[in-house]
Amino acid sequence: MGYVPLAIYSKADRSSLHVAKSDGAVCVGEGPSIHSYLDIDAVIKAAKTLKADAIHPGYGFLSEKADFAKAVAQAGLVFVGPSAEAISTMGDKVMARKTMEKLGHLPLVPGTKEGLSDENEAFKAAKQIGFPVMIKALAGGGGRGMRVVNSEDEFINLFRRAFSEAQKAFGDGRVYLEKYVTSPHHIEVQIIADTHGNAVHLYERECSVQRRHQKIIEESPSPFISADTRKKLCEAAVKAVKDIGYVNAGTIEMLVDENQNFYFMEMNTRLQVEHPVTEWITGRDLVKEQLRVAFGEKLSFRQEDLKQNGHAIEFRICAEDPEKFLPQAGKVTGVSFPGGMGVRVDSHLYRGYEIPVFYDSMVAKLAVWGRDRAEAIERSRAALLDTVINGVKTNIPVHLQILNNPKFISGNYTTRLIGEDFNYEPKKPSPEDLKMALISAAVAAYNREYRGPDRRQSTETSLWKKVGREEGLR
Ligand code: MV4
Repeated sequence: MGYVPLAIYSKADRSSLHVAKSDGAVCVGEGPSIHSYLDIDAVIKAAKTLKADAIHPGYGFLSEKADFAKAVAQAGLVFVGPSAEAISTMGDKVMARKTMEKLGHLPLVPGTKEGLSDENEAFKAAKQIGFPVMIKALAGGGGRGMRVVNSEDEFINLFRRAFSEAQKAFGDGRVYLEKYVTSPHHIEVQIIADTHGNAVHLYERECSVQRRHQKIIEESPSPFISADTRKKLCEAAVKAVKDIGYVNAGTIEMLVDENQNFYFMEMNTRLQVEHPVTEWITGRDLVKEQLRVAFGEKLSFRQEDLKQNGHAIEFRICAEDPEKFLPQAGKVTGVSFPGGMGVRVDSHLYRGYEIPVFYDSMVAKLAVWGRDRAEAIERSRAALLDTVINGVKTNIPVHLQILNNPKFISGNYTTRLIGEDFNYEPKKPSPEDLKMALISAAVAAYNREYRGPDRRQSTETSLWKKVGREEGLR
């Protein structure tokens, strides 16, 4: 597009790949994000120093902070995202619910229309909705301040806990109540709109594979919804977006129950981590369209130009101990990513990189395309087995096990998959595996001796490759 990419970084990210690859970069502060990536003034000052024209906020950090969008505009820069007004309306859960209800395109889960802080008032509302109900923090996110209440006698107790948890986590204890959808699918619709009144959807993503409220696998098309449901929820999302006058990329999140009833949950006013899945099946570059739209150009395609082509699955690869679910910081002593037909890797890792302790544990996104779901799954297995990250533990073995889970393979899985139908079982190495590990250790020692310190292949990786292959139904 002819743009010059510029970057910001924290002191902890000085040697991150995005800094090396950009045409200019400025440090915005210390490692903890509160003192760098979340410092609005520091970020704007950096943009001015770099003589930037626009800021793409990415995902996380300031991407959904209305104050930031406002500050960017006030500084005479283009914010690559929706207006501050749209961000603040949709960022407020109750206001978002009210807005969507008024528009009437998407049904809402029955629930309260105001934030609640009084337990007796809340109890009355819960009885009106009927149990089970879900308590959600107004300011919530990541499952904090959220409780399922199955019966009347549990309510007050769980209300108090949700309230104090929300108070502690967000400084705002207020909650709202919804009827609890027992076995929901988390399905979201990607939309994008320009300033010329054009709004389109780019179909849905099924994001029901979540672990402790963190998505780990996303796919498109959803293997669960019917063509009829798909049409209904995608068209409803576009109507809502047009009525709001929303501009730029966004996502409408819905809960879909076992009977294909769908309900609006929330809107994300940013580009999401899982956007490559949508890019694979539509063949459209969402970041490119975001930039076009932000600079006042028209979208480069119309709704009629789009179709869902094949099947895509994304795996979030996280540096973590999969048994303890603990993030792993430290030096990446070796890395090798897969490639070939239908394989895309987005990552900032390189050999020698130190994963800082301050940020998210996600270190790579593997997004795989196949002509159908079966081919996408096969390629995913091959690509995961072909991914080498040495020095830190990752959740790759978890992904490989999920790919062999009958419920996942069937395509009819809900947000209850992990924890109910799937539990990660670390595999104990067999005597054969240990023999392989010894051989690998010998090879690693040889390589260290003759090819320098970082060319070694870790025993751990060879072990996993072998274990993974055994689990890979090959
Ligand atoms: C729900 C629900 C069932 N019924 N709301 C979890 C994250 C937050 N954004 C909303 N969540 C849920 N809301 C009603 N009325 C079930 C969940 C839920 C969930 C949703 C999406 C993905 C994974 C989930 C895991 C547990 C609960």
